[in-house]
Amino acid sequence: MKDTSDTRRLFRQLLRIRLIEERVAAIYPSDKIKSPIHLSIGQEAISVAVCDVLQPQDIIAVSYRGHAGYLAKGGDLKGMIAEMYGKPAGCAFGKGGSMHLVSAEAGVMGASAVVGTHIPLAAGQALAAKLRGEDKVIVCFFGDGATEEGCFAETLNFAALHKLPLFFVCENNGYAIHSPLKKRWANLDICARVRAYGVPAVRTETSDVTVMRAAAEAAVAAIRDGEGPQFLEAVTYRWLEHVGPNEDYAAGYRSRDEMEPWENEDPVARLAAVMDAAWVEKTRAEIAAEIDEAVEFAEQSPIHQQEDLYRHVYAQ
Ligand SMILES: Cc1ncc(C[n+]2csc(CCOP(=O)(O)OP(=O)(O)O)c2C)c(N)n1
Ligand SMILES: [Mg+2]
Repeated sequence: MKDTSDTRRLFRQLLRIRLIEERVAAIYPSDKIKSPIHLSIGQEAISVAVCDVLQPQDIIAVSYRGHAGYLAKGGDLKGMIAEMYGKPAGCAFGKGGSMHLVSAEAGVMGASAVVGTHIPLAAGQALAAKLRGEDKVIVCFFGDGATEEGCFAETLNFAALHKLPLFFVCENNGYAIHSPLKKRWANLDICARVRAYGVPAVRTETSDVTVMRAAAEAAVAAIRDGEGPQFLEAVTYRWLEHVGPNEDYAAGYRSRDEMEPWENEDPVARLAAVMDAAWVEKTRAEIAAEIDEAVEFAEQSPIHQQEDLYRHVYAQ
């Protein structure tokens, strides 16, 4: 990897997401954040790589672990932090919290906490785009656990049959909460399962953002050429606990040794090492100032009024 305009753009995104999530983790014990948080620290490169090859009109669907996707696609930071604070200035009016980020402007579909449910919804967006003849790619990010939901299999078949412009991106961190993949499947080959439905599937086993970007670029180009859905299994590692701001290597279901190779290959640190040091420091300071401003915005933002509580219960 070298210091080029491409790697600077990717690095800036990676660093920004990392610093934002680290700040969220630091604020969390204060109880100012009113929702559970599922951090993507260690997994950010997947969202950064994929969103880097998208166009503004493209749409992404994220899960409850959606900070990285929301930010990489251009979701507003102030709206994200205010959402976590439960303030009406939040991107979901402060009524959804961290698990329900949404941005119609940036093309981020409303997220769900129910595992896998956004996969058929993403297919619905892809079908709509196809029927309307729009040049739009829909990306759906989900975990390895979500591939165990029936709707994942149903969606693969439907998307393959109708050649939908849908990019399935599985962030395979090896765990569904505390259950490792090997205790859940006799056949660990997710791509083989996917190919059985007629969907081309590629697997990456690196945290190198440039390798994942190349895989995403090829898949998105195939979709734009009308070849139908594509699948990427990006093997990754969740550095912190499933939900919350802490490490959980003492919990007994995994060891810190397992994480070390990923920490050693951390794309943020690896890219920082090849970049111009003064530029890295300037970028870091710019991002820190942006985060300070967003946190201040969320803190100063007014709370809900009583009459707001029954709004958004039914469509208006
Ligand atoms: C339908 C459903 N079943 C179970 C849960 C509880 N649950 C929340 S997250 C999760 C694990 C999902 O793992 P994975 O898809 O690999 O995503 P990761 O959290 O690892 O990013 C489970 C079982 C849920 N929210 N919804
Ligand atoms: Mg997982």
